[in-house]
Amino acid sequence: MEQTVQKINGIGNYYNVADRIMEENIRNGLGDKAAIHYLDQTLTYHQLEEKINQFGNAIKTLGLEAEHRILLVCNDSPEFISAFLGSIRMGAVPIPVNTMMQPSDYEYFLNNSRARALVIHEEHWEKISHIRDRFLYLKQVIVISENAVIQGDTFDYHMLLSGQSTKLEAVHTTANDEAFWLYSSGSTGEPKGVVHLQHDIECAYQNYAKKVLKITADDITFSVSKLFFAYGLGNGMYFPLSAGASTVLLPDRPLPEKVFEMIEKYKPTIFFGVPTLYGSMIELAEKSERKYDLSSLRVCVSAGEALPSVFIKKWKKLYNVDILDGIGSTEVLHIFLSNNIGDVKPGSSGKVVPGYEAKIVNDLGIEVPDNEVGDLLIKGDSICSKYWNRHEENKRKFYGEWFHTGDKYYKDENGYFWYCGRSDDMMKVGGIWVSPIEIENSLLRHDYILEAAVVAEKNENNLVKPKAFIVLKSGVAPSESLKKEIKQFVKQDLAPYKYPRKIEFIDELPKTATGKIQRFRLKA
Ligand code: 3UK
Repeated sequence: MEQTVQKINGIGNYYNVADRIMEENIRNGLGDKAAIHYLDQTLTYHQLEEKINQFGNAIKTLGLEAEHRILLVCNDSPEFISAFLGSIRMGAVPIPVNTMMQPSDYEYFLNNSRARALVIHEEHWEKISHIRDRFLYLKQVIVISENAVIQGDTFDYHMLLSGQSTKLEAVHTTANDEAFWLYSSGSTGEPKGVVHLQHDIECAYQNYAKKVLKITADDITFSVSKLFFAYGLGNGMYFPLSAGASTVLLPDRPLPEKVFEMIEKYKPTIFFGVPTLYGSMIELAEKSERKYDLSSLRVCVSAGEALPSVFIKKWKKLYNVDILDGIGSTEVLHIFLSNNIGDVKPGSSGKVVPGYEAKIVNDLGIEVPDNEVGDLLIKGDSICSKYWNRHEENKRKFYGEWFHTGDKYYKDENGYFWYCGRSDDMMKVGGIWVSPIEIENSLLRHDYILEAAVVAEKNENNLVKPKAFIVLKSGVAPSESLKKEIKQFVKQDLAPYKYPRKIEFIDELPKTATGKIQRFRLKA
């Protein structure tokens, strides 16, 4: 693929992120290197490039053009990556979405985005094909299946690609063209289409993957966060591919046992997890007779929600490797505050990732001094251009170059950032800001507690007090005396006013599709 640098009236310089990633690897002689490990197959960079081009040509034959949108409901697989990069390379705009949603959610995604085409794994199509007439703008459905069954007027992915040329005539996209969208799974309200441009991927890669993770072509990545999440998309696709490294894809649910097995089998060097999974992996490791071999890992990452510091310490003891907690968002595309290799401050989100700027402001928008809690604003070139069709929210969330994360943070005198919860989860107890996260972390240090969520609840005097919802470890019986003991435990662990005045034991915490605790549902 040739990067044509030419000036045409009304059109900027040619830039296409799919082209840039693949061209660089081929130019660096990595064509025969493994790009993707998937089940028992390996796809080289050459093979992947051919699939990408074939996909681009295939959708052209179906009448798709540059700027048309394509919804992807795909499991982590080579087909996901070929469809994503193939769409971008021909100028179309892929929109990967969560594969675990309900039919009405896909109706929302398809109609809200006005996607013309849908690329979908067979088992997901089976769940929504009966409501196809509700998809108002959808023209073409491309089904990925094992055995090429063409159902009605759908196309079979593999058959469609097989006859296509492996060379693609690309459209003249520029660095500021739309490249892809993601839907942000906010804890409240309808999902928002987050519009990302061609240069955003490169920026997140250069800032975080290169400078923080120090990724090179020698790395092998494995992410339990799926490719349709912004976190997984970087971890499992554009970080490794931009670096000429290899990625390990797991199409199934990442259960702790399976994840251990995958690490032993594929020997990744970078592992990307989420706090809940680290928790259940640690629990399994502590219970099990078997000692898992994780010696291939040089660094582990956690994001999505704050990582309790006890997990960092236990993981280090078990496997002698650090977990770098970092905060990212769908809007910023990837991680913008992070701990660093050799510089981990357990319980903090670390420091600003090079290439981004952060400031913490009060209600008037004025920067607060160190150690004072405020709203976190971020500036950087990977931030999305806008939410699709959300005029009012765009005005509220994007302040010129600054993006309002909606998170409460304080920065200490050494430049470490400490997460204090979502803006709306913070509570004032006795006039003092209290972070539910801090109380939850304390509860998690208790031997009998598996998961905990803390919300603000008004007492009989209309004063806000913390209330804890607690999931006990298996085999532990709930009782009034245990409640007392837990309250006492927190009182001794934190400033005494922070202890939960009420405790409720429950079987499971309500969570979003991305695993975030839905505190607003517990409040209701
Ligand atoms: C919260 C965290 C504390 C925070 C994401 C890495 O999670 C990602 O994106 P989302 O759009 O959610 C963003 C919000 O999640 N959060 C994320 N990470 C942390 N809170 N500590 C953390 N380490 O409220 C943030 O505003 O789903 C994560 C990379 C890309 C991502 N999109």
